[in-house]
Amino acid sequence: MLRNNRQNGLSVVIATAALFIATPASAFSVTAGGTAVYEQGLVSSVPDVVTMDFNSGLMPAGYTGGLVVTGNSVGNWASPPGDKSHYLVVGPASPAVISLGSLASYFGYYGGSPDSYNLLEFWNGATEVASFTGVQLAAAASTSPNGDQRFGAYWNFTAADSDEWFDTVKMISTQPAFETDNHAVLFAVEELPLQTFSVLSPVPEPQTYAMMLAGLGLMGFMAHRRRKIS
Ligand SMILES: [Ca+2]
Ligand SMILES: [Ca+2]
Repeated sequence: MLRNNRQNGLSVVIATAALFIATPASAFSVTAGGTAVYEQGLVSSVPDVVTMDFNSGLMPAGYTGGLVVTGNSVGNWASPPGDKSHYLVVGPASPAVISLGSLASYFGYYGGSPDSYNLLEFWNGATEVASFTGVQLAAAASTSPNGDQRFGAYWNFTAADSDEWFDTVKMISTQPAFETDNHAVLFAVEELPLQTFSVLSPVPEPQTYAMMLAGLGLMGFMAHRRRKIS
């Protein structure tokens, strides 16, 4: 009996551990959906984001790796559908590292021709907070990761809480290519703790003094009148 009970207890511990592994605390989410802009593909529909459209044709500050290109290069890259502007392409020779410079809670991009060998990673310093394979990215946009150049979507990535905020995004592709445009970021703003505000005793404004003086003057006038009448 004792032996059986101990075995049951062990089974429960193992089951609990398995449950923990199967459902990690992380709930970093990916969804598809954006807003169309003429000849630039889709942009983020999330309010107040900062957007990088690459339309200057130059590699933006904070970006390393990848290439800013337009149009198609057969066998190398293809512009996301409807996008005639500059965009970022990542191939096996040059994964892109995007240093945001501050913690963010949201990232989005317009992508085309999703491939199974694409990989997207979110980091906070040296800690990886989330990653998505090309297969997962395609599934989020209800398509196949087969590099279909007619397919484009806007992908949205949202941290569930402050533990999942990130300051770096990595775009990796072991084969040509990972094509994206209109990167959007929502920076996380931590609320200031209340103790940073000191309570000050109210000091009257100059206007208040003027009103007080006027009031005193009026009272003096009325007292004078009362004296005169009586
Ligand atoms: Ca662009
Ligand atoms: Ca592709």
